[in-house]
Amino acid sequence: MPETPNPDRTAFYERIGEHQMAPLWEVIHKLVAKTPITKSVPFLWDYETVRPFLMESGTLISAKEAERRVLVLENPTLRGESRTVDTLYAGLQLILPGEVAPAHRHTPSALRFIVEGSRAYTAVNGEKTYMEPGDFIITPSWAWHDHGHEGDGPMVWLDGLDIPIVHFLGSTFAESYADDQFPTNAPPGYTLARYGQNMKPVGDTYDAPTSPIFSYPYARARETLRRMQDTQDLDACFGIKMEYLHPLNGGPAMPTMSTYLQALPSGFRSTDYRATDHAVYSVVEGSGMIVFEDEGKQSTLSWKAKDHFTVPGWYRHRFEADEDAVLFSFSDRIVQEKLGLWREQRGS
Ligand code: GTQ
Repeated sequence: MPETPNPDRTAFYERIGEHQMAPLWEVIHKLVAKTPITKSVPFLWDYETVRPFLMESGTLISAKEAERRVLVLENPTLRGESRTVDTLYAGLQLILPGEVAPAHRHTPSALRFIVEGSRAYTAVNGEKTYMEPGDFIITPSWAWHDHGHEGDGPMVWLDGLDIPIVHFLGSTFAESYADDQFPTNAPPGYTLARYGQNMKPVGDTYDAPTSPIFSYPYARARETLRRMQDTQDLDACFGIKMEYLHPLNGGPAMPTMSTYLQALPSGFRSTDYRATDHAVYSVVEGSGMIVFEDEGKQSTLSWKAKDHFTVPGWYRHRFEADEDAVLFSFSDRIVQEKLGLWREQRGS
């Protein structure tokens, strides 16, 4: 790239600019960068700070009027874009007893990870799934869904959606259902019984890209981590990190977002790690730190239960757990893998 402005070239750029053209050589190194250009930055939303605002939102607007009463977790570098990391949307949704969030469907896929409360449900295509803290719930692309609350006290969950990816591809569609609720057509637990036992009904040809199990209960996943932890089979970078799977094809539970539950035993210090996927974390149990360190620059986020934080792509980081910790996370890794683009680096 030329160091000093060259008047002939500048004049040329203006002339071709009038014809909607631009010189590649001025931008080639930004465009074909040596390493990823990540816009989002590491950031943590402390639940003690967030919760009062979330509860206040409950006095200002009903779930029905809002359609979805959500405070979007916007990355500081991406304000106004409804993005939590470059490729993913995340928000905290509040529903109060007796409320309904009316039925709609959209091409972006959604996941819910339950933060607090009990006895609210998500109904997917007419089957209710009741939600408890730590449960991982899926709303597949284009599936009718509504939320309701049959319990007491506020219910809060993390929404994770692939909205930025679907927008980028220009494939966003959405529609509202005529009634608040899609008609019930299966009892709660129907699909979990059908597909959630490493079995399937003989002759069943379910082949959609999203897992038919739309509830992965925390009690089961937590027990799995506990048993794995007992074997002390720790990965140096991840502790114990399990991926939620689609039971019929063995792939990830969702086609556009990879989803994980991870245990970091008390005192665990991971080695450095980075990967090209962009991730959002929800802390379920315990406390600790994540240390980002690159080219001598270091920053630390301290997390505890119910906090949320970002790990943007290609940010080198390590984890430290002060007490037994469990982290849920989701990322765009599966999209990058399908396109042959995903890379990781273990160690520094
Ligand atoms: O629950 O359907 O956070 O459609 C953003 C968009 C939640 C939902 C969000 C949505 C939903």
